[in-house]
Amino acid sequence: MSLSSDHQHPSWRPPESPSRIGITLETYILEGMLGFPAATGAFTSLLNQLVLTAKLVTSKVRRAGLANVLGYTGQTNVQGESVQKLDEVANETLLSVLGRQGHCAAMVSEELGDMRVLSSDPRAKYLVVVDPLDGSSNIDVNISIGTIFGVLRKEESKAGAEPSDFLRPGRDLLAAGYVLYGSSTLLVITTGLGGVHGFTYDPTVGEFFLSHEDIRIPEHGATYSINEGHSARWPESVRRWNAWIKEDAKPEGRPYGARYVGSLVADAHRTLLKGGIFAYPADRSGQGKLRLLYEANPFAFIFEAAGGKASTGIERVLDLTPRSLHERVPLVLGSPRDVDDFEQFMRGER
Ligand code: P6P
Repeated sequence: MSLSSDHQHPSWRPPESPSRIGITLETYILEGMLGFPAATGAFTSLLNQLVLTAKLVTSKVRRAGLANVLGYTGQTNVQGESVQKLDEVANETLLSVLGRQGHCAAMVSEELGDMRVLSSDPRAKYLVVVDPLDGSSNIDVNISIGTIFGVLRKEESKAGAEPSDFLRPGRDLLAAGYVLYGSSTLLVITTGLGGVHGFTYDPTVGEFFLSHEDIRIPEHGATYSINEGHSARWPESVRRWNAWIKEDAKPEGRPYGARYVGSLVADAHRTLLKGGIFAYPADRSGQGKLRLLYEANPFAFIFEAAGGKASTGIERVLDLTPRSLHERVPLVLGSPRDVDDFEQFMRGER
């Protein structure tokens, strides 16, 4: 990668003619501006249900410091992780809202071991995958956390849903998005075709307003995001890439700066807007940490829709066929050039 010495790293900027900045997310969806080709009332209604869950969860997250939602429930989830009250609250909110309108046949959640049927009505056409509250270990220290979601279409012919309906490549997603509970609450969503758009929540009126229209990731960035505390477990190829990205090579735009929050939604969002690379590689055993269905796939769908890349380091994430609901994969998200560089090290070409 060669860059001129006066290279600027242009992060995302709002479009010149902000004609639609400021309209509500509901309007954006209702007027089909997400670009979904066969926008049906059911799909629009399902997206608005996801918006409602974001509003309900954000109201809880913003009060997380209060005793009644802070702290642990003493239970552990299917991943063996201690469940914080907010994890449960977010999961129950999603189950309750998505189960109400009959558009969603079933849901797979990080917080649930098995698929949860939400409607057996044959007219329930959609499946939802969610990480209700990702980064929950950061709740008690007030660091940004997030909700991640994806929407799949259920086969029309069959009534009800089975776990195997979810074991499809991420390229089949109809929509994906996340809610980042940070300095403000931001909902980013795409249907793949109509671009990636961000909506900022105004709690004084209870609405999400368009604030980031048509997010496009820069061709390359200036930061890398990886937990270097795990470097002893990385394969040699990742260690070589990690040393390379920190080399003093100004004409090539290196060293990159290190940025790592330890909350996927926060680290991925920064990478999406500013460019660069986020990596949670496999350890030497080949085991990744992040879950394919409701962490890797939704972000891979979003990054590709914004002109970025999403890889396991070896292959395109969206082409993977899941073998189980909670399968873990290595995940590399970022600017095209930065992900290409990482993959060249993984292939031993550098
Ligand atoms: P580590 C949070 O627990 C999470 O699932 C993701 O949000 C985050 O990217 C990752 O784990 C952080 O893991 O091993 O760096 O603490």
